[in-house]
Amino acid sequence: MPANWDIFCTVVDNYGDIGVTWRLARQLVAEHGLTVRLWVDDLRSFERLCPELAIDCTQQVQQGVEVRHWSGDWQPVDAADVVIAAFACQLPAPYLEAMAERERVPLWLNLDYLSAEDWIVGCHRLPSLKYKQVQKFFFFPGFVPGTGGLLREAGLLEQRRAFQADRLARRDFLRGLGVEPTDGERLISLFAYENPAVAGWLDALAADTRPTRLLVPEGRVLADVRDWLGVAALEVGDSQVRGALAVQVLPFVPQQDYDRLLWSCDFNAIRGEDSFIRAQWAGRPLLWHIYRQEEDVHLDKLEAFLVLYTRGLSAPAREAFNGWWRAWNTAGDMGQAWSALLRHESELNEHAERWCRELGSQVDLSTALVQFQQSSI
Ligand code: TRH
Repeated sequence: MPANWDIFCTVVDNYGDIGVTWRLARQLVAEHGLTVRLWVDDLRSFERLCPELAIDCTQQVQQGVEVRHWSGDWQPVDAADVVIAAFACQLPAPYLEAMAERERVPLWLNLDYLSAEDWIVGCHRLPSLKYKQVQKFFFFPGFVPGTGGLLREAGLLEQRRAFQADRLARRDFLRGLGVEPTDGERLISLFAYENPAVAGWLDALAADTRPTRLLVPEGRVLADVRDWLGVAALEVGDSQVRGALAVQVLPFVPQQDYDRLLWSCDFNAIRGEDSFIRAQWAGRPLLWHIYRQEEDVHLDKLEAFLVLYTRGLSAPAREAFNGWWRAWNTAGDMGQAWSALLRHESELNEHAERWCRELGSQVDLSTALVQFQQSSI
């Protein structure tokens, strides 16, 4: 009998919590043949990633995953063989009891947030707290061996490379979104939080000698773009041109299409956790808007990732790349950072593919979870 797994997700804000757990649940079903229930407390956010979802339905199957609405009105259920609490969410008290009542105790894991910091390796797979005789373990995704790895579907990189090699596939995909790039136009996608550094970057793009088309999926950064354009409203489907820069607002697309959007662009500005990983699989230079934390803890995480990512770059390219990311995350001078970056464009392109290959040679997160479960039997 394949093991059954329960994944619990509370949507704190944004789409990262559900983005990660939905991707993981699908992969456990599709590639590992497991039975998976995904418990989610906010079906409206989930619907943005999975438009087929029936948000008034408490129990439904989507892409082989049993999706359960995790509401305050908890009905008793049997506990699964493996229980994942995503991002330290608190399991319902009756469910904890159901875990403790099982003849064979379940494997209970806390799937943590992604970080490139060194201490992750030392804490990955360590025991955490206990409920009665049920032991919980930390499980840390990460970029290096000794961590749980990253979510990466089987064949993803081959699919991505085939797509990027196929001009017609790219053209048709973009056309479906209403995007018709002109010859020689640079394509950039922009997914970010509110960011005061946006204006400086857009100034630089507008003044550039090479034209750019900036594709902005509906979301939090849109107000900054609208203010820079000086228009009263900016909505899905709108296009505006300023100098060498064309700005186009796209709808929020399903996860698989978002991948294709990233694969289609020359640069991708991404944020949070899941889009950050997907941009790495795109094999193109990326600009990360990291999720802000109190006391600027996030800046340590940013620096930890930069150390890993920029290894192997020449010193000038590394400096330019670091400067670009720091300016984006600390309201710095994006105009200056962008022109410094462009001097190393071809090196950064090659590096993005090399980084992707290196990451892709490691065990992916879903396989690492399954291996951990098998080693615990
Ligand atoms: O939405 P986010 O900002 O999520 C954040 C982070 O996960 C952060 O670490 C966490 O603490 C916070 O939530 C609570 O960014 P993220 O992680 O990139 O998630 C966005 C998801 O949305 C991702 O799965 C990609 C998906 N997406 C689409 O499917 N279509 C789209 O058009 C876009 C723009 C995104």
